[in-house]
Amino acid sequence: MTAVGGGMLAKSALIACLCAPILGAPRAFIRGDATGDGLVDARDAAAIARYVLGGAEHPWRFAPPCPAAGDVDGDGAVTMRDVCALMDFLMRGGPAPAPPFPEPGLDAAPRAPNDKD
Ligand SMILES: [Ca+2]
Repeated sequence: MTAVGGGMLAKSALIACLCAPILGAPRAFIRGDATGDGLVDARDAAAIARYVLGGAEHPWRFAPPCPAAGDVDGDGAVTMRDVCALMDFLMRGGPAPAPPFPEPGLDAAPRAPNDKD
């Protein structure tokens, strides 16, 4: 992980945040990288907020490529607490997101994040 422009860039930007099982195999993701672009920054916090607050009818609703990446504290639910935890980490040096972070990896204790679909 390298600090870039206020965000964190994964060493391997080629690893996408696609944790949904594809062909039965779980994929690596970075906790907090809700947008799946290899960066963990304020855009991810905004995306998580749009996911939590947006109803299916809202055009600005965010559908994350990896809902587990939005579960910043790793408690199995994607809530506004995750937005606050990520902003606390980014802006005030608070606790880092739960593993897998900062490098991509698999969820050690996978749980189904709350699905709003
Ligand atoms: Ca959470």
